[in-house]
Amino acid sequence: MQGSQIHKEIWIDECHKGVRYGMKGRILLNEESEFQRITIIESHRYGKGLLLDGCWMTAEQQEKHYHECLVHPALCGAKAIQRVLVIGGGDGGTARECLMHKELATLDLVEIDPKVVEVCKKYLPSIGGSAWEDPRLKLHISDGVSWVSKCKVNSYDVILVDSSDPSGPAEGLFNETFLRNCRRILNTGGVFAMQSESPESFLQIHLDTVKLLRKVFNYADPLYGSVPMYPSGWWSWTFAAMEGHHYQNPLKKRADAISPQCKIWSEKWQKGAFEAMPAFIERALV
Ligand code: SPD
Repeated sequence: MQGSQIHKEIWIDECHKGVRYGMKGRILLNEESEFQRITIIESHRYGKGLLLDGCWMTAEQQEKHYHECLVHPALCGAKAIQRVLVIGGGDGGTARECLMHKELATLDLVEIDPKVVEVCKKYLPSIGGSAWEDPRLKLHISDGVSWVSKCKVNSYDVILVDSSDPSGPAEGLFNETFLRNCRRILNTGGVFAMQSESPESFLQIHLDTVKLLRKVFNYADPLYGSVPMYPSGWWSWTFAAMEGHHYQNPLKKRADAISPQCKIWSEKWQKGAFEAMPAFIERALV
């Protein structure tokens, strides 16, 4: 994208494996931070949106498709949810969904790029919403890989990784050393979850991620949903735990408390989404 394209109506595309995933809109900001290119757009269809290094991250009228699916299976299924860690998620959407759960006492949000937080607060304030003022939220500008390596055992009840794709600043969040540290600092009965890419356009990364999580945590299952702006529109989140598949069974009290405010997530939706594993993935994961 060129500087001359700022404010002109254009097609803005993420190009992946010879396919373009695009929206018509105007570019409001296009800047290089210390870590990545940050682009804010205003689209007709989904409102204002964010790209990092040319890849779609979120948009005002679509973010719930992603954030609710990452957060609620984990927070409704963990034994306790007092202490939550979010790695990435500098737009605030994951934090906002977590903070809907009143039992949550402390949320450490660890984002590597301060510019992402600054830009999202300015251009996409509805995504973080009231999370930014919530006293339970502690924002740490830090590298997630190094953060988890320094935490004590049993530090968190839930760990969520809301990252971009595994290249650039997010690369280390998909590797075994990082995940082993997450397991070490996860409390008994806890749940770990991460975005695990598209089973269509990022098939190999998706399979590798699920297999690695099974190896590291013992139990891991992908859940499938739709994020229309991402490559293929077909997305996944993988949930992991050390003792069993308890992330598949939402606690009724927690589910009932948040359901009325959710657009996509519900107990019924979650059950179907865990079951919706396509046959070719089932065969590949044996
Ligand atoms: N290919 C895009 C994957 C991005 C996942 N994270 C989005 C951040 C939204 N909080």
